[in-house]
Amino acid sequence: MSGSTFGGFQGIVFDAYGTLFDVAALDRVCATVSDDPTAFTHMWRAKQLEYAVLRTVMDRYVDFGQITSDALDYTATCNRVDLEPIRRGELMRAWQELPAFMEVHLALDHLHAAGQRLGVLSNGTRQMLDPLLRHNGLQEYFLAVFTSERVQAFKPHISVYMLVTERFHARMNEILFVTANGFDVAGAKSAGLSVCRVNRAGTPLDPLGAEPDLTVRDLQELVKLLLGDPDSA
Ligand code: 2OP
Repeated sequence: MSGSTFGGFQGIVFDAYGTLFDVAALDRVCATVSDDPTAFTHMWRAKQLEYAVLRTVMDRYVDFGQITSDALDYTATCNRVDLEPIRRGELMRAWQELPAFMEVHLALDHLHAAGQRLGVLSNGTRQMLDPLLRHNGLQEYFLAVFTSERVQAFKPHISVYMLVTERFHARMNEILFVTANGFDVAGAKSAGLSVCRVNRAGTPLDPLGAEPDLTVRDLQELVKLLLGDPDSA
């Protein structure tokens, strides 16, 4: 889609983990308990997402902090890691100290300065997300942080995406949802949001029956499509 025809949204809402923040950075803290920190991180994240979907389907909600903790226990047991309480605390705390991807700060700065109304929509809890946004100095950009806690279900359940219309007083397709997670592209598009996929790794789209309206390599590319190239102004 070309920059000249893309825009006019009433709000731009971002997924958190994997989109604004780099979950792969957990490798560093996972290296304190595993010889293969990349595989450990990968299993922890995969189990976290699996448990969120399964608990939503079963209607057995617990919050995302508990899910993350359960996924860590499973991953540790599978890898024969005996987690001491201090290590466990460090691993869990790392979710509140994930780094934002390199271009995120500048991209949000441009969108905010252009008067765009911005939000976050995440499966995480406020207890996880508020310190994470503060840690990265990003909280000032967001008008709203929507979480799964309100509806006691997790993305890609439609009820989570529906949260955004109320605060932005807009129809679903007037809000642009930005995500790097394949399940989230399909979930948001099925719920009726306009969707931008961030494909940093150049991976194929999950075949879940829904296509994004736009795909970009990173948030700076999205900013250029929405606002024009800020460097050429
Ligand atoms: C989120 O932030 C789980 O990455 C997903 O909602």
